Amino acid sequence: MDVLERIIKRKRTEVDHQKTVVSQRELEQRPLFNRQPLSAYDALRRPGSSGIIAEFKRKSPSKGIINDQVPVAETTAGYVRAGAACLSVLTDEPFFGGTSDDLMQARQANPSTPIIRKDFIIDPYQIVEAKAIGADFILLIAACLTPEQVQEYSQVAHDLGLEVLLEVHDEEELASHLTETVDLVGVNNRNLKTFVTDLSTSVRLSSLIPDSFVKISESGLQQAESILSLKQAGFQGFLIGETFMKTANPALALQQ
Ligand code: IGP
Repeated sequence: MDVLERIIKRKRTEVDHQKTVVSQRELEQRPLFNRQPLSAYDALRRPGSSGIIAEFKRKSPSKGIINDQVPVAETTAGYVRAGAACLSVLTDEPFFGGTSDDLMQARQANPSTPIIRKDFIIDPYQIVEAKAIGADFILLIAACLTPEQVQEYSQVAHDLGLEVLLEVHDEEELASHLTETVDLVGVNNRNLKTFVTDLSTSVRLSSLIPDSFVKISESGLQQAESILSLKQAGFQGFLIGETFMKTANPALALQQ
């Protein structure tokens, strides 16, 4: 079994359990459930936007512990002060060390910045939960879902006022899973089987993604020059985690 399969298997158990702890009805009664979400699409398209989606990630299956010292509220607020256009907060605990509480803290500290719930969504319950913890947009990973699920889950998200980022890794996933119902398309430069990142994946796939979507390049971004060349290749968003998180002061790393 590869890592993605292990993550999904564990997630199924976790979500089934969570549903018995907190019902969907209860989620819908949370105060944040009625909040008006912000648009990541607009934030990334705004003239002068840095395009940077700065990620809060404590650990990962490929790197182990990246940083378990820095607090989520201060770090994400620092990212925003340093110019991040959007925030990404991991909420998967077993593999990434994130929690729903992290996202709620990031929300409270950053009322005007769009936040993505970074998790492995395999059930509509998690989308209702995303709204209830204060997320503005969600991630749908093509490698984890059927094309029909992408359509269905996008609809659920839109009905709640949340935007959808569809993540793809290659031409096949793009051809099979891309639908007009998603708002943003992310190309993950990390091969999920080998964990190797290769920015040429983004460049290769860019021209296959219509300009009506906001295009985001994800993972393995370390240099300002890479962002410049990805901009030239048509990307408006740049999802960066490790480069910031591996330092003692992630926000300072973004500023530089
Ligand atoms: C960030 P990096 O290499 O800058 O830390 O990557 C982000 O792209 C990565 O965390 C990510 C991810 C995901 C994590 C991309 N897609 C799906 C968990 C699930």
